[in-house]
Amino acid sequence: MGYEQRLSTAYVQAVVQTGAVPLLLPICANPSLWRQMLAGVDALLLSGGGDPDAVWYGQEAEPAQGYVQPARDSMEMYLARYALRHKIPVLGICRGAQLLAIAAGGTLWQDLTKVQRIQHEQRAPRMYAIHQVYVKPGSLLYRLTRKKKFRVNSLHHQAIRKPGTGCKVSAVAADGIIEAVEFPSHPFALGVQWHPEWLCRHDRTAAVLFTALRKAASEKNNKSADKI
Ligand SMILES: [Mn+2]
Repeated sequence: MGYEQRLSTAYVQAVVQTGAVPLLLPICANPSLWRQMLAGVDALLLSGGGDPDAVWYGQEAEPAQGYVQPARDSMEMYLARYALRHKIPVLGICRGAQLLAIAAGGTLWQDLTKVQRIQHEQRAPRMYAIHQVYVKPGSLLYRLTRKKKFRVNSLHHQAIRKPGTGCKVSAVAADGIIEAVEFPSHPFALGVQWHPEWLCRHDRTAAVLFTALRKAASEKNNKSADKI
């Protein structure tokens, strides 16, 4: 109780850049409010953050799991499941992508240190694209970017290990680590392991993810001023 809630303005700017109205949903412990919050938005962006507790995917926390925010886990898992079930357009970024996979019954690598063969916790400025991602042909991600590969930033020590039911891999890194997932039976549910909010001012493959979320919100609601 009494802790501060922080969100990088990079997410806000990325939504503003699309012309949509950014709204922040505060973490609270009252489940009846979560649905009402969702009723007030046209699309959902699940932001990056700390590690989701492994209990959400049926495992014990290994020593390398980071600090857990239980209230945030509870609320965001509800939001992720609800968005998937009720076809609310959703873009998951980093932790957000992992939550989408977990919501579908998937699992994570709790720590990539011994698994990765390339640098996923980049030692470079966060707006620098350190590694390549390879996009699956025919995927939503490919249709949006029109690229078989492109470079992204990488600021994660966990990653999706097993995507859940209905959750498909849409991009991997050179070492096979899953970098993006999507839900073909959903109008727009995409998760990316990188941080497009730091790239989107100058990088079209990053900006298009946010404009696509905005577009999906418009198509769902046929409104002019979408709230994300
Ligand atoms: Mn990466």
